[in-house]
Amino acid sequence: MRIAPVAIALFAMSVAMPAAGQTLTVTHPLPVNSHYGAAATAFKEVVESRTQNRIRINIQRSDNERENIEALQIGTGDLTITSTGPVGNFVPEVRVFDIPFLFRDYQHARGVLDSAIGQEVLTRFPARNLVALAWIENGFRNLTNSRREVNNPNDMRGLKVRTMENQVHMQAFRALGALPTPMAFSELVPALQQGTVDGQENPIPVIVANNLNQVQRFLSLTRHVYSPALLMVSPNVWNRLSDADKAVFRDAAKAAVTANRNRVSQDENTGVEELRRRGMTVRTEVDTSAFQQALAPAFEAWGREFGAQAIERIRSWRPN
Ligand code: EAX
Repeated sequence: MRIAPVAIALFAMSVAMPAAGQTLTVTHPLPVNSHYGAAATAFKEVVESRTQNRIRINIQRSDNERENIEALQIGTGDLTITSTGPVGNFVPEVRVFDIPFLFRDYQHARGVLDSAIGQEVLTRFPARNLVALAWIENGFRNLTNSRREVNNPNDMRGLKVRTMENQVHMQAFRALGALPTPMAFSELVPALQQGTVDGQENPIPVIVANNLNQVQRFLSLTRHVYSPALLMVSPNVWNRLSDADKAVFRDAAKAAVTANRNRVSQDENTGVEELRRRGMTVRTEVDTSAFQQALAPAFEAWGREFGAQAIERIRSWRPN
């Protein structure tokens, strides 16, 4: 009889708070020395210092983004950093941000995602058994391939291009006359090595961090689509955190956003030169207006799917 209240109190504590010494793992698909690594490290530093190491963060590379997301839903994974590549298959409201040539530049993309437009989409995750802490970023994507210099859409004809498992991107590459081949990031390098695909597209930070220059000769600065990313946590973890720890996670996510964006900006400044130095042939002047014209039928389809007004609200966003 006497120990009962103690037992109940201990049980309540164990449900409400992580036990002492709890370690949570953040997965992400890139090397430590990357814009995702920077985000994960900043997140870890804030969580560990603010909880005096009561919650420790372990960072683990795991390069199948879809599987990382599924692990959060099932509860076998704790946290993950992922591009929006496969996310629209889980949370369809995210797809509008995957439209090509939607954002003018980094300031525009970051501004929209930080505004009510982007924040509203984050509230859609819990209904899909996921919790999104913050928008981070992957960067503007550029085309690489092993066959030829690509300057305009005509050069894309018949090119087999690996895309992410993303309906919007696949639709775009079909409209451009390429043959989109969706696959997980984990399959990308083997597919390029074996010639299953001729090309792929990724932001400069990813091409540099993953040494894609070793398997691709030509780089065209198409900047055809901005690639947002997310820091997500499993509801299984989130729902057990105290309100104070949730606040720590939110602050840690802010630190992750800053570290991530700074690193993307830095990689954008130095990456192209670095890739030239590693031997890539880089085409900096690409006829992007021809790409946009070639996408006209796809833009019409997205207007019907996502609402022309919703798209225009994103396009016309301006910094205050
Ligand atoms: O999130 O799959 C991709 O091409 C992504 O850009 C990469 O995994 C980083």
